[in-house]
Amino acid sequence: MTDRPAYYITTAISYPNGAPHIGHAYEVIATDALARFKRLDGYDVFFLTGTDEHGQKMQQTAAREGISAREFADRQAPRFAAMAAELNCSNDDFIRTTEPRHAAASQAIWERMAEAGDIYKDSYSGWYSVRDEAYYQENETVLGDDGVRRGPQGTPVEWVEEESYFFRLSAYQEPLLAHYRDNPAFIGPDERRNEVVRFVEGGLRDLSISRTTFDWGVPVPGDDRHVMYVWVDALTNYLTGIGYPDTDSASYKRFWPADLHVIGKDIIRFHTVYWPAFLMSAGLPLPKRVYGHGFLFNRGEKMSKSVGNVIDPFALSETYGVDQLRYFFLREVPFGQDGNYSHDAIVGRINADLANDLGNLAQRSLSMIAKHCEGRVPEYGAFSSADEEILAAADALLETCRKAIEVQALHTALAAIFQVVADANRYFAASEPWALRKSDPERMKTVLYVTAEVLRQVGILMQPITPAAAGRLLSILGLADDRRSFSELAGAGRLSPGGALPKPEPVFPRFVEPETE
Ligand code: ME8
Repeated sequence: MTDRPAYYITTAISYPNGAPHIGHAYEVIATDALARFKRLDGYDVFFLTGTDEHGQKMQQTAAREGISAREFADRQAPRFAAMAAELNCSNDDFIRTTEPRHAAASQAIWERMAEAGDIYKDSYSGWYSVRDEAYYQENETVLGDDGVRRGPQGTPVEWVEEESYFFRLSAYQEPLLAHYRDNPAFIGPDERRNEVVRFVEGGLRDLSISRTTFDWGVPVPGDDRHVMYVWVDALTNYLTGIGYPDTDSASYKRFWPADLHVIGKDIIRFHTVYWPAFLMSAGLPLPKRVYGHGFLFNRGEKMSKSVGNVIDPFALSETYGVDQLRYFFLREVPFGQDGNYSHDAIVGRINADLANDLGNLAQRSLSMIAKHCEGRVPEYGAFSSADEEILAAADALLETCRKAIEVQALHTALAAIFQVVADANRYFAASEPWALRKSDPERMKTVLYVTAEVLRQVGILMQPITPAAAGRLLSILGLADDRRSFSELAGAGRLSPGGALPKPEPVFPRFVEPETE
């Protein structure tokens, strides 16, 4: 048993009815960065991601392909697990909602909601969007000129009329509003919170939670003519992943309630209205926070001359590099807002920030150390005020980053880190260590020491964002694996003069445009 605090973080689980796309990549990368940050900061982290394999959308797509829903899910799900691995994500488990453990968890939570008197049978008639797997009120839909009625997200809706079990959502309006009031951090960012509070204040209707017109889902306990509405089983994945329904299991006791569900803004209602109501009904604690990130859009231009219009995450990581892609997404788009990506924007970030600002500073300072300090961490003399200033800026980074990460502001953490990198470049240029080599070699060593020490802290803090490249940087600074956690930041882990350094190698190569044909 560890005395480290527990931290349970999840992504949404993806519908695998198509290939993994850039939105899936963005979400798992951001969540991975948050998970890695917490691990390095001393938490015992459990990070869950996976696939949402039931529902009408999956069944219809499988039918179009001429195979069974299960065959289709078995073919598709591994592509999503492979994407997370390709993007160097550190998830502790990958859940598929077609696994037996998940049927058990979904049926258990259903039974608890039924025991609470919150489930009753009636008949449903209304609009349903298969693409969104969501029910809509008539006044949320619009009949287009083309004769197609569409829901609020622009997807077609169809009329559904069938016997259905209902969840007494209407009974949870006040408890939910009280929960939002008492737990202001429950929903982030603030715009999302306001939107949800307004929606719930408008009143809640009971929710249809089963279907009878198809069978691709978790059977309703005691009535297997019905399968559960896909969102009931989908949301329950967060419980399955840590051992529910075994509430005595070590992992359930350690990790529930979840600390953070990271999801996209289009599914905020499911996570902050339905999910907490289901949990309240089942008598289970609520997750501490739900964060709805923004959407990423391709600016519609050709991504790269050699690969054409790349929107496939595998092709993107191959073209630009995994660390480079991770950095771009997290730096370029303020987390929580929508953003664009384009070939030029990605290349700009790679070359200006990673290759130039960070990579060159490491290359220049460490190759001087290799050449003029016998490849050892230099001995330093008394610190000047410029030395003190840049060291203090680096030492302050952990607190700034922690505050930002507490509210998922990954871009704010990165901006602070790269501000110190920019300051360190100015410090290095102004100190002119190359000129000091002849005039004042002792001073040169101090400047090189201070620069290396700033790079050490930047390298440690960059591990959640660019794990492989940050690892290379820390290796050429001679840091053993057990010297790379956040407890080594600031004064605690200062480089020791005299330590032997390996031969420096480039950390971030420039992106060079492939030859145009
Ligand atoms: O909604 N940019 O699955 P999904 C950023 N199975 N994020 C995006 C995006 C984009 N262009 N497109 C989608 C589902 N996302 C359900 C979730 S959770 C219990 C069940 C995000 O495959 C989207 O907001 O449609 C969601 O968080 C995730 O990708 C999976 O979307």
